[in-house]
Amino acid sequence: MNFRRTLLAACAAVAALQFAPIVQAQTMTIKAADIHPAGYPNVVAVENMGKKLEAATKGRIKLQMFPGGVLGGEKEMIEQTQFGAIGLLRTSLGPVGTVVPEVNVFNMPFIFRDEAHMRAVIDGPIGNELLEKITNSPAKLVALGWMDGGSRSLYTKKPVRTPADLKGVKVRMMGNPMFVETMNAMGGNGISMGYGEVFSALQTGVVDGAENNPPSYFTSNHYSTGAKYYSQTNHLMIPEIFVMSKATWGKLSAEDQALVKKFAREAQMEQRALWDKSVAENTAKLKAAGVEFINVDTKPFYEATAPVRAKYGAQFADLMKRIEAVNK
Ligand code: GTR
Repeated sequence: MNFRRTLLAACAAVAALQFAPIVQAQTMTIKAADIHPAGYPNVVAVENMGKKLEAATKGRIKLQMFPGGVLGGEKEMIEQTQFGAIGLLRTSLGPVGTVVPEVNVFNMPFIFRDEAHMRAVIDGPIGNELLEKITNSPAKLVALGWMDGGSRSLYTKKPVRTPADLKGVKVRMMGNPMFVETMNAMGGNGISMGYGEVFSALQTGVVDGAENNPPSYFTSNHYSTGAKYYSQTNHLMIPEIFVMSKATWGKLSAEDQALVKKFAREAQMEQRALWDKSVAENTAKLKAAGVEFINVDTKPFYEATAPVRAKYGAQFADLMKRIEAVNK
């Protein structure tokens, strides 16, 4: 009798074990990450995408946001996304260029005429082609969509108006050799460093300046280190992207993948509206904090960076012609 009971209990335990993973597989929490703090347009747009996903799947798929670079710098977060420790990452295209070199065409200085041109390119066929290039590359990432990063300008402790003013000035650049070369060509000394290290590097004088868009310049507090001259060079207009780890993507059913794509498109559009508002608000905050916005003639900077476009652009000659031809 006892033996039968034990056997039955054992069978029940085996059955429970067999079913347990199936039950677990039905719900999934995707770890999302961003270098920016809570409330930043990109973070908000991804969080809202998560809420829509959760509602549409009746709680089967959830998204948990880790903002503020708590999971590391962008280089490290890209690596974590590649091996599946992060499910969804919003990052600048800058460091992505080191793992998918085909996207470096957008990382070149002065590749877009202005922000309207950049938006027309990323919203159109070229933008889609580049997303596909990321997805089809061996990088183990699925590119979901673009986000706006506006344009990057210089901020330094001394006013900069011409390339000559940058002589001997150490400027932090993002981790991609192209950016260091860009700064060197512009007349300064480019130093590559993660975003999280820039504040103390500015404070201690390891660098004399950096470059970014107004929302990043303000929310990072970099303006409070004495780097309060913001020279409107607009030398880089680097689109940002959000990508899913292929490991995470592969766990989703075709229907759930379609939902992710749909909400990703909406997140792209939502971020853009939030972005425009954020640029205006953060520009006003920077001015109120005593930052001096300097209008510079960008032509000498454009001309000085021609060798960088020539060096990196050779492989993208056709694509560059198509980008130029996009009318906006
Ligand atoms: C910001 C961008 C971040 C990060 C940062 C940086 O504009 O949104 O993704 O790339 O710049 O300078 O590292």
